[in-house]
Amino acid sequence: MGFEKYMDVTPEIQEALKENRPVVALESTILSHGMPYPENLDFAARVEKIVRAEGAVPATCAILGGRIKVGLTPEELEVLCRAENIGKVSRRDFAVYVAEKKNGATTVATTMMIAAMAGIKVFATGGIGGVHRHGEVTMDISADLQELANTPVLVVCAGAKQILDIGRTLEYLETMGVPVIGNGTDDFPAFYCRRSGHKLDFKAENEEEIAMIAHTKWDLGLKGGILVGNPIPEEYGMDNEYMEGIIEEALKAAEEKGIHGKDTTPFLLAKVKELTGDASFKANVRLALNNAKAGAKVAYHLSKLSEN
Ligand code: PSU
Ligand code: MN
Repeated sequence: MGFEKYMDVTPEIQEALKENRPVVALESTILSHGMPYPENLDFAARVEKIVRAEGAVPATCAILGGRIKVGLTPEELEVLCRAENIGKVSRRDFAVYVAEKKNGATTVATTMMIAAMAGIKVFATGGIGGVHRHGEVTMDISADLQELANTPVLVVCAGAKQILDIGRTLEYLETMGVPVIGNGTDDFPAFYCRRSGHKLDFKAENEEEIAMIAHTKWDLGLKGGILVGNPIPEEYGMDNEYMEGIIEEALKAAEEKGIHGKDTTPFLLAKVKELTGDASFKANVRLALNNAKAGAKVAYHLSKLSEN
């Protein structure tokens, strides 16, 4: 394969993987394109700490100077969080960023790619990309969904934001054969809100059950990933109707400004933040921390299962 020569895995992560200890991949687009500086730096430290508190090793991924990074130093995190000259790297951008020695933050799709290359099975994030509203016309469907179909990594998320067409996102995942499992819920969460109203076929009681399903899927030789919907903790969840109004407004602003393509998601995220102020940002931090914790638990149970 030969990708190793492009890749730097920190010694701590290398060792944990060799000893089959739990490791949780984390993405960097959420830092550079999803949160303001310096709050994102504080968040980056907290999310890594939560993973460690659960006995797992955090592996934040990015592309820096064309090197595929698995695990970042505090200095590298600072570069990403300052987000000066940091591109947003999805699958189609990957080779360009490596070849041209650029700096890029990785989306869910590329973080899954890197995790799979490094041998990491679990990845925790905030929200995934999906089918955008009117996606049936614009064909704006995040590459995250294709990656879930093809790459063997389990992704813990708080669902998808209502900026997307959640119903079509779930339809697409079904067509692509991606298992979507609710962690203690049978309703696919809607990021800031605990429920989207879209029912899931599978509700798992806990992270151990989720790990067992993932282990079995890969043991069966089935390709692709697994998506876990982990609702935002009750006390931080926001009101559905309120958020729906905010999102309508953000979508209208995007249309007026003619925003499209890869700028759509960051634009909408920034607009929602502007319209809701601190409340949505706080919720964003809380749900991402909650996902990191759940991811670490899944990684722990998966490492136990693969021992036997
Ligand atoms: N949704 C969020 N927060 C995010 C993203 C999506 O609520 O930070 C980021 C993730 O990195 C995701 C990417 O993989 O946006 C999807 O972008 P696109 O729709 O251009 O594929
Ligand atoms: Mn898109």
